[in-house]
Amino acid sequence: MKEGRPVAVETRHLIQVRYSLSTICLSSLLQDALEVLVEYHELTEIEGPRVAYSRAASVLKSLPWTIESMGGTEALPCVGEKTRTLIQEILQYGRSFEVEKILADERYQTLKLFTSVFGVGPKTADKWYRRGLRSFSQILADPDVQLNRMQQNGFLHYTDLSRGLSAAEARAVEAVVGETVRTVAPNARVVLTGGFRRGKEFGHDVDFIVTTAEPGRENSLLPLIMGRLEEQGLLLFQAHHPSTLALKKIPCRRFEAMDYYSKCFLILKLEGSRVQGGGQAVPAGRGWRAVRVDLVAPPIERFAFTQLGWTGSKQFERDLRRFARVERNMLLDNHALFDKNQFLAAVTEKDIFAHLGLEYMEPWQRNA
Ligand code: DGT
Ligand code: MG
Repeated sequence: MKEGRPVAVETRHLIQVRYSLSTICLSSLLQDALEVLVEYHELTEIEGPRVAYSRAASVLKSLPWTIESMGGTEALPCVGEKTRTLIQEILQYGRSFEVEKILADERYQTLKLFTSVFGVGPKTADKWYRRGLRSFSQILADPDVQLNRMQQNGFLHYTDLSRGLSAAEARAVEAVVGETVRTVAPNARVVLTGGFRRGKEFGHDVDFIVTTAEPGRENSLLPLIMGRLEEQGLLLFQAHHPSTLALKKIPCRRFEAMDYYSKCFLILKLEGSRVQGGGQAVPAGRGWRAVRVDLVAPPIERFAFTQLGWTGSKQFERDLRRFARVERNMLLDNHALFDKNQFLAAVTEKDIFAHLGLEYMEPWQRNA
């Protein structure tokens, strides 16, 4: 079966080794192939196939049986012609020629490498690729490449950040952030969200929601928290985006727009001594490692929508919004649920599932 680590963090070599191992089960090959196809279309910003392959991957992942022949695949929802061709190819040859071509493609490899740096998205990566740049050393040596502060820190902490975090490290970060919030705002509420709330064993950052019952006070929380982290010598980088929330902007139709809440993207220093029970990846002799942390601070009445939106997974969020729109004629985003001409209130995530006429799903069931 597939290991916990996503293809995104595998090396090309490893993937090829996987492809040549006849003992590896078919569903694992298929999931890996689909992940490469999704990633390729994400990096090259081709939206249609990216969405189609993501949906197919999500459906195939949730099948209670293993695909052993093409029979029945035509009846599967969201599994289109291209995915069926892929399944056929893997059934017949134990490999996908299209995926192998992508893995060997210089543009794909370069975009993947460049976007692995914190602060570098597909557009910047492609701009650098079109300048003829192919490696980090070429980027750093090019006098015409202007790195912003986020990218400078992305390069500075690249080794630590590209390693991702274990669940044990995430718990240590949760303790540090929790203590910090309790010191500067004892009445504030801080909860873990994102992949680690879904029970992932491995993630690229740790996400938190911070809020307070005092109206308007949520906007001052993040500067207070960052100030305290700085005092403790734990803040390596911060990018703070104050709230731009205005009721007329919601609900927001574009998934990529994320939300308008006050948020900050941080790099923190995690001391090895804080990580309990193994899973540490602290470099020897240094005693600490850099970790990525995101904080979002919605007003309390938006907490449930923020929690649902930030828990993810991205694919689950997309599917849920689509379900709201197509099946219920409602609009759901990280701020609100809108039904015809009124906003539906929610105190907890359960209220939102109930408004949508769905059974509540636990965070670990949302790993689509
Ligand atoms: P990772 O990569 O291990 O950190 O995995 P996640 O699931 O924690 O992903 P992350 O940290 O990028 O984002 C946290 C959650 O926020 C994610 O599960 C769904 C939501 N989210 C992420 N990106 C977007 C986006 O572009 N738009 C919207 N609306 N939500 C997003
Ligand atoms: Mg995350």
